[in-house]
Amino acid sequence: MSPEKSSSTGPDALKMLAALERKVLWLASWMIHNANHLRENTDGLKVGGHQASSASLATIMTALYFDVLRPQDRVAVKPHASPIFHAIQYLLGKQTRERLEAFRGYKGAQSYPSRTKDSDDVDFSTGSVGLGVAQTLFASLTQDYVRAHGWGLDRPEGRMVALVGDAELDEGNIFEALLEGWKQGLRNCWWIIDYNRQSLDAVVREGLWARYEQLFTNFGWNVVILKYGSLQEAAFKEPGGETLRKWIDNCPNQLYSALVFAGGAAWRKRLNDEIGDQGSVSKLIEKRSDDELAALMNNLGGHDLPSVLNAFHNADPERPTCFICYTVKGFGLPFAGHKDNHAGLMTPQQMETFRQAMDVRPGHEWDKYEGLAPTAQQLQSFLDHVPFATSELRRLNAPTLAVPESLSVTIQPVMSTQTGFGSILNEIGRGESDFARHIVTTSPDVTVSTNLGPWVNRRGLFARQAMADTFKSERIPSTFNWEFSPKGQHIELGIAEMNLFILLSALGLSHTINGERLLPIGTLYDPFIARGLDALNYACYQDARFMIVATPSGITLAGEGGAHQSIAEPLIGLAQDGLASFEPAYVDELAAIMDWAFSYMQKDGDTAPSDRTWLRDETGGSIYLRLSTRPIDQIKREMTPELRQQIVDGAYWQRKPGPNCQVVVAYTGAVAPEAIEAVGLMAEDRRDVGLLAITSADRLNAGWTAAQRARERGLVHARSHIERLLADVPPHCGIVTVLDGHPATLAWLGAVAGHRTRPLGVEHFGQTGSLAELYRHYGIDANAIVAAAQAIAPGRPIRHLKALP
Ligand SMILES: Cc1ncc(C[n+]2csc(CCOP(=O)(O)OP(=O)(O)O)c2C)c(N)n1
Ligand SMILES: [Mg+2]
Repeated sequence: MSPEKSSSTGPDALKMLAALERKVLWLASWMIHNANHLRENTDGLKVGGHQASSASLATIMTALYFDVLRPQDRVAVKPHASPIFHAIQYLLGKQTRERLEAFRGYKGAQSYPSRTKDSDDVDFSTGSVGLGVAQTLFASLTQDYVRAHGWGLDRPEGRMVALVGDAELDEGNIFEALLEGWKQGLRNCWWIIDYNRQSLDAVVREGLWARYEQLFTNFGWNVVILKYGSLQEAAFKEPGGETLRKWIDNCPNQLYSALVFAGGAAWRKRLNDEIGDQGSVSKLIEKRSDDELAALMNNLGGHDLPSVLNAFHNADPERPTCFICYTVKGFGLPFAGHKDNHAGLMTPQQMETFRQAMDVRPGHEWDKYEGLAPTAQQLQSFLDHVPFATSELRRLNAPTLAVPESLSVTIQPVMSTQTGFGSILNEIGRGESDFARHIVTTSPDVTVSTNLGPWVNRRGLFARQAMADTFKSERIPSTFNWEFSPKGQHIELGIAEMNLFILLSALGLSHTINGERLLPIGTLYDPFIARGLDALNYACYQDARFMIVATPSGITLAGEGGAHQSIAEPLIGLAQDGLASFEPAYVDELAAIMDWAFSYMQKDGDTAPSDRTWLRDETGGSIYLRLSTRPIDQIKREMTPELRQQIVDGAYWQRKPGPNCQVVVAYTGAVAPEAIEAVGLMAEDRRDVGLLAITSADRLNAGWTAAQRARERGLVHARSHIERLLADVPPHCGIVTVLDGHPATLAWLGAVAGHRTRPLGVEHFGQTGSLAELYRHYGIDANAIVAAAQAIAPGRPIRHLKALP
């Protein structure tokens, strides 16, 4: 079903829209001026890129928000057009004057539209260029996924719209997304390119529009070029008009921009010099005043309301559409077209001239109807009927899905966490619960090698159109059933980790965008998190909810070598906001964590920290599980509620230190056997050695930080989980920490209660070798642990210690 097409915009509505366009430009400019000149600007940083960059989209955004968009449509606004967005929301009654006055300030409207920090109904955050653009594409695929599964059919389909800076199209993630969109049969997606031919630094290359046109056409998009405005189209019909058109077409971008900046007299001189002697065109030029000539030459398609409206109203929802809109950066402002205008700010004097030109009286700068031709009543009545603003609830929600009390898995005596993950999902895949139905998995061409295969065999791959597995139909035996259907629950992506994270971002916002909750799980190799890191950060910043399962990881991957061995990822897990990170060693731990995680992903509550862990668990978030392919001996034990809780909180004593404990080994993940072995090797020479299993350095660290902060604020009894665990460890005791990742991940443990600490881990690029060779080389084997213990926990020489290589 396509969104209803609005009838073409009538002359009265056009008048209102023209007035609103003027108002939007004024308010945005005033907001920026206010932020920089009027409000004390203590950081000395002036607004970068807002004034000129916003002006370039004033017409297009006026047309969209006040006429074309419907409540179900969703928009990613180019980062620097944020003032225009906030001004529009203010006119629609969804943004306060206080927040506009505090634009860029504390608790004010955000510099770049933010779903989480702004209060005025931002659909998709933007800021890091390129990501919001791709988000619209994946949001559209998500909408199709949801509807194909029979959900949300009572709601009209939305169009996913990106307002794209032309320089934004240099970002590689856009091309990755385009290819994926083509594979997945993208529809209901508009990318509106603000073709002002300027980037931050300068004017862009000539002829980019032709590259864009070919590119988008190749990927199956409809391309609509809005080059000339209606004034220009009318002038082209005059005698000599064709010559003018040719001149415009041949004019280099730099020159056009320079002339826009220089104004009417400069246009006249240049045009006269170049085509003035060509008969009738002279008349066309002469009969216009300097101002009229400038208005004509500035009247590019993207600044012409009728052309823009017409193009938008006639777009076909079944095909993704790219609008290439010619615009002028800084349109209507004194630095229009100047190549240095990105960080341009109007001087107080220029602002004063602009105020007068806009008929805004001093003291009435924030008045909604000030200086406009239609009356306040006419404007308000128009605004009251804007289709986009009619529905109160654009931000939807969905009920929480019940998660089983525990996840079942058959634990083999020797097993890796990656195998455990595959088995857990396989078990979930057997059931027909609501929970199982709402899980959606995705992977960038590593579905099989991350152990999602059994799940995919059960649940199938998703595509809007069914596609058979020819191997199956030809009866050729294969382990994996690769059948696509609209009911499938796995979205297979090409090898592009950026796409993985942006898709997870879209799937993980489905409850608020589509009113249907999904439980997205994405798998990838741990080192390649870095490949999509900005997109992961972006997804978290938007508060999308998903689980990433990163496996294999670390030098444990031995034979694969340095290009596949991750080092820094545990630190990413520790530092990334909105992402709770875990690295379990055992499969029973993994099952406990995943079970908790499925609930955590759905939480959206109170920000107050729990007084047990000092973690803000009620707010929920996304999950990162760092897993391994190393099969290790599993512990036969009962998963008591207490153990389960401690695993989720981040650590438990696998071997409690005695009262005279001299050394504790604290380990994370796949090096569990080395830690256990080291404890055994030391047993005769060091008293009461403790073994601390750390399942989440991230959560331990977060709780510790929060508890300290709470104590500084007077809550003297605040204690975090790690503080309680280390409370009884004698002060003279040393701690050796070890993980297959950067040692700084656990190094802070020494600061918790002042224990001397030696962190072991991997700091330098890995290489090929056997696991034993690499653990020895990088110093994370049992012997290295013992050597570290001997160094920090004085006592008699540990007899099993061998000289280090
Ligand atoms: C990933 C990323 N790199 C760099 C920047 C800094 N930056 C902000 S806007 C911009 C260029 C904007 O050019 P364009 O997209 O054409 O928008 P315009 O200002 O012309 O409207 C740059 C480089 C950023 N925001 N994100
Ligand atoms: Mg630009």
